[in-house]
Amino acid sequence: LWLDTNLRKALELEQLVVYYQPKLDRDGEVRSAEALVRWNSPERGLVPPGDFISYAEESGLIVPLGRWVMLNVLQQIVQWRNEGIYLRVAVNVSAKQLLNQSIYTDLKQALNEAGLTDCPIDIELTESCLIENEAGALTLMKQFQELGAQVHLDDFGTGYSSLSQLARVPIDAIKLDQSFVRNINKQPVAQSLVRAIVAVAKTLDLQVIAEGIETKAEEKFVMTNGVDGRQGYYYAKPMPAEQLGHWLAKHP
Ligand code: G
Ligand code: G
Ligand code: MN
Ligand code: NA
Repeated sequence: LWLDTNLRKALELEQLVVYYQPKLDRDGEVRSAEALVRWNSPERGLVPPGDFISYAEESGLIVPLGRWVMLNVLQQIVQWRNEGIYLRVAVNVSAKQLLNQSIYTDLKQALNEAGLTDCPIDIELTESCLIENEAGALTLMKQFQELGAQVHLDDFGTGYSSLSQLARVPIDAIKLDQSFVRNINKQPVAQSLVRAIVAVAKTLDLQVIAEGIETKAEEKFVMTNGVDGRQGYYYAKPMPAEQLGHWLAKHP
C-alpha cells in the first residue's frame, strides 16, 4: 500500500531519477550507457529499482514509468549532444511493457518530442519477455530494429535460455549474465560456457556484452575470449547523468 500511493506520487512529482552505467566497446571506447532508474523518495532516500520495478509491473504503473524513463533519457541525450557528447542509451524493458504494445509508440512519440530524427536508444529485454507472449514480443522486436534501435537480450544464460533460441529471435546482442563473470575464476566450467556462448553468438553474427566485470582478471578473460562489450563496477557504477559527463571527460 505504501508503494501504491507513493510510487504513483513519485511519477507525478518527478521523484524518479535515471542513473547511467557506461559500456565499453572492444577498443575501450564508450559509445553507450545503460539507463537504470532510481526513486529519490523524500521518506526513504534513494530506492533501487529492485525494490519497486516488480511492484510497478504488477500494478501496471510500469507503463507510465517506462514512458517517463524513455522521454527523460531522450531529453538527456539531446542535452549531451549540445555538450558535444554522443551516446546511445540502452533502456530496460520488462515483459509487462511488451504485452502492452504502447512501448513502441511511446518510443516513437518520445523521439518526436525530443526532436530526434535518428534513434539512439537500444532496448534490453529478458527472456521472460519471449515466454509471456512470444508472437507479440517478436513483432515488437522487429519494429524496434526497423526504427533503428538495437535489441539486446539481457541476463542471458539464466533461467530458461537456450542457445537454439538465439537463432530465431530478432536480436543484435546478448548480455551475458553477471553470474558467468562471477564464476570465471572459480569454476572452470564457467570459462567453457562463456567460450561456447561466444562461439554460437559469432556464428549468428550477434555481439556479446559481458556484465558485472569487477576485476582486472575478469576483464582479461572476457577480452581474450572474443567478448565485444563490457560493463561493470571495475569501470564505473551507475551514476547520475551529470556525473557521467565528468567520468567520460576523464576516461582514457
Ligand atoms: O540498478 P540495479 O542493478 O539495481 O537494477 C536492478 C534491475 O532493475 C535490473 O534488472 C534492471 O533491468 C531493472 N531496471 C532498472 N531500470 C529499469 C527501467 O527503467 N525499466 C525496467 N523495466 N527495469 C529497470
Ligand atoms: O538486470 P540488469 O542487467 O538490467 O541489471 C543490471 C544491474 O547490475 C544494475 O542494477 C547494476 O547496478 C548492476 N551491476 C552493474 N555492474 C555490476 C557489477 O560489476 N557488479 C555487480 N554486483 N552489479 C553490477
Ligand atoms: Mn539491463
Ligand atoms: Na543484465
